[in-house]
Amino acid sequence: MPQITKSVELFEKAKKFIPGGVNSPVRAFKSVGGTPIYMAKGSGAYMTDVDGNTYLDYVGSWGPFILGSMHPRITAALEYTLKNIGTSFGTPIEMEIEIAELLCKIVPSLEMVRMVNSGTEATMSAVRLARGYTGRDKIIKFEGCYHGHGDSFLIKAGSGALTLGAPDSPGVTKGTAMDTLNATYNDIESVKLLVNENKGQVAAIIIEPVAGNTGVIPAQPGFLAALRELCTAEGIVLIFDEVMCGFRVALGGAQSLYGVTPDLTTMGKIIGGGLPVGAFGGKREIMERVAPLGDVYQAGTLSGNPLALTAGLETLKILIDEDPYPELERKAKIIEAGFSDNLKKLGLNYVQNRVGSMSCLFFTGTPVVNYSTAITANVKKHGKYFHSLLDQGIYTAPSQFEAMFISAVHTDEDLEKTIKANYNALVVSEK
Ligand code: KE4
Repeated sequence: MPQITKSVELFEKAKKFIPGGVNSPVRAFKSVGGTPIYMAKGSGAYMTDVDGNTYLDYVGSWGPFILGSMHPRITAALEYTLKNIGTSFGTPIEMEIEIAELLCKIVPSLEMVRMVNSGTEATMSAVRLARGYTGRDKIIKFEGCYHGHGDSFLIKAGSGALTLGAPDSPGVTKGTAMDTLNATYNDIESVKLLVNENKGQVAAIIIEPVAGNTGVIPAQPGFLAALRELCTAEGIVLIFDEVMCGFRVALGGAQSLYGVTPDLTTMGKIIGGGLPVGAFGGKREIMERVAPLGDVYQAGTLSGNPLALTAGLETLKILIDEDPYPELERKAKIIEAGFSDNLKKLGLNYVQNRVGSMSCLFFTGTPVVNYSTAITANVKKHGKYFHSLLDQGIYTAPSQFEAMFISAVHTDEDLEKTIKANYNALVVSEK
């Protein structure tokens, strides 16, 4: 059991000045209990806390660190930008063209792209654009999916909202809530029903093509293609929210993995390389409606700033140069097989979902294919499991409804250590 005196002290102080002591709710350990750990240093697949304890990191800043933290090429590029360029100008810079061109080259659906500063800004902007482009008001999202904290999305949302047991949020007006319809993930009939009940009123369907905020839930074969067909037939903008799965499950994201092309794509996390970046893009005829070319307003003081784009560009260049995806798949398979061996040895029937290097061990024997099956998981057992892993120096998401991320710098020894720790933690979670 690591000694976390300093984290406890800092958390008490933080709660005086910051709501809940954190700048993002899911960090607060609410669903797992205990004190959030204050990290002091990140290096590769490891983080060290303020008390000097080191942890093997499977959160990776909630997805960005597919290459591990403080990658030497990324830190060197940032140092160069700091010394020779600057952190922001509020003017156009050449790097904006470089990253836009590169994203359009990598992601099948992108003909034009706008940089923003977070995934939430990307999804909010994409939905406003879809509404402006179609002249329609309603959107369809999926129960348990999380698209950031924009008002339209905080209706039956996932991630931190689900973790806190507050999938709907006060402060979202009835008018906004009325325009957000919730379908069931992997159930095309539930989507068709909403579309038919709201004929000609649905501007967009927004989906995580790999759901990563209800734990991990893969789209079942044919589901995304059926959504594509429905949107084309009904003149609905299909938005793939690839903030998490983009550049994670494949260089071209889930859309390249599944061969389904959305009208708009939202991105973030990995394309910031650990700095605040988001982006939205897609079909030229839709993107041309974005101000100042078009009339759908969207803006951002620090959008496209040199420091964030440096980290994002270097990350993308490394992903292209090194193609870590086959290795990520090999490593993720080792973890999946190791966990499943442990479950068998202990006579436990818990399910694992995985796409590439994002996965989730659900504390339920029910196959998890949507929100209602995900919430059959025993969050109390997950909490005990989480803390046992933490005591063994393994840092995973402090929520049953988040993903586990493997990076290119997790070694086979790290994986073996994790599998052993998983066995011990499963024993503890059953007590
Ligand atoms: P941000 O605004 O947090 O950068 O991105 C929002 C967002 C949008 N779309 C998807 C698919 C996302 O996963 C996210 C953010 N993901 C969560 C983790 N599940 C962020 C962690 C947090 O809220 O602290």
